[in-house]
Amino acid sequence: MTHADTNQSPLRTQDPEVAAWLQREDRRQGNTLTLIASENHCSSAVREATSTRITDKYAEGYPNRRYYGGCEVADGIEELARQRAMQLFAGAEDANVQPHSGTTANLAALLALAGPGGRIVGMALKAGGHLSHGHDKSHTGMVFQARQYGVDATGRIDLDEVRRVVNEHQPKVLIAGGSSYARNIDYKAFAAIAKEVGAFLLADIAHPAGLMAAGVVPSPIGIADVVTMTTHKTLRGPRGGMILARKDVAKLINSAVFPGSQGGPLMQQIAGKAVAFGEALRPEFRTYQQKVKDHAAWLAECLMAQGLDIVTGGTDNHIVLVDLRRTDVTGAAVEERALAAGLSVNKNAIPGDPRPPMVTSGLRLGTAAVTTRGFGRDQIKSIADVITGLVRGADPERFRPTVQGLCEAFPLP
Ligand code: DSN
Repeated sequence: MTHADTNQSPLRTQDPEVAAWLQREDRRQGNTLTLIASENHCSSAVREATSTRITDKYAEGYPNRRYYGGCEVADGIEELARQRAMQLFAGAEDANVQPHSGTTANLAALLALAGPGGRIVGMALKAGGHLSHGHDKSHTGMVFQARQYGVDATGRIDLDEVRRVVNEHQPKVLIAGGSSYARNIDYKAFAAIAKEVGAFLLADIAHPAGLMAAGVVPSPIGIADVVTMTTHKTLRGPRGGMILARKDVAKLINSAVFPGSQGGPLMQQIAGKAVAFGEALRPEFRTYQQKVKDHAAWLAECLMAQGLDIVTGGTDNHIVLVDLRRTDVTGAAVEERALAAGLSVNKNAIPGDPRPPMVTSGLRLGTAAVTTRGFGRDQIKSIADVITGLVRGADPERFRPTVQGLCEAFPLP
């Protein structure tokens, strides 16, 4: 029970309007199965840490080198988060836990490694990359001279194309990573391509960070010069970003985060990151991540067995990207139907998508959040049945009792 559930809640007493919205969000999450690949449910310990008084504290600078007094607690927490991060991603030589998000982590890393106006190469958003990898509507595509690579006809990264684009563009930074790419990335091959032109390799592991921390998928630590990530997806922490760097570039990275691109760090989020990293260091975390990965593979298998197409024919991580082109529905339509049935999913462009980004021919699914709720293979199969039914045009209301039953049997942490 939280304060908000009782009449003693300061929020409910002082601002019933906001309290009501937040309670509505509690109910929404409780009564919805989250299959958005970038979302998860962090623990109540993480949530508690993020709502503490340290939110009031300004701590511009870094531990023991701050621009404000009274930072001894901030120093202790930030250093703890950094040390835990380096233990979790063994081999990382430095950790910056201040980025507010994955996008600001990427901006800082690019500023540090490419410099303003520098040349960068990343994977195109429509191929499975991320906006902050040089998309022309992102600051990373405006501030830097960006070129992008795509995927081959099977939906996998085409290393020959990466090499061709890199050789033509001669970037200072090559980015490996994506937001809807369901396959492992050959970081050693990327590092070799970067080396051919003297570029830094930046690996963005925002999505598979938790799987990598647990060692259930290959990681770029020790291969890439710099690794960026978010802390709230598979890593199951609070919202935020993080950068791991080799020692020789750590100073550049730290200066690019503060003062280069951010002001005061969000100390309450850093406290939450420290808690989440502590959780991730426990043996149960590895078991959890193995299940996340197995569930995604099983979900892809169940959907394919029912006749749906999956980009690349499966997955190596927590993401399943459904290709709807052979059906008569769009990603947007299935997203809407799914919501009516109680499933939170997102429409997503697939490689070569003929439809615009707000419509799309794809559906991106992820298994991190439902695995946190305790789902097993049977429940994943039920989800596959619901999604197939929705794609085939069944009335979403038909599935609402099934979904509600799963929500009640597997409550939020
Ligand atoms: N929100 C991230 C994702 O969904 O992958 C992208 O910014």
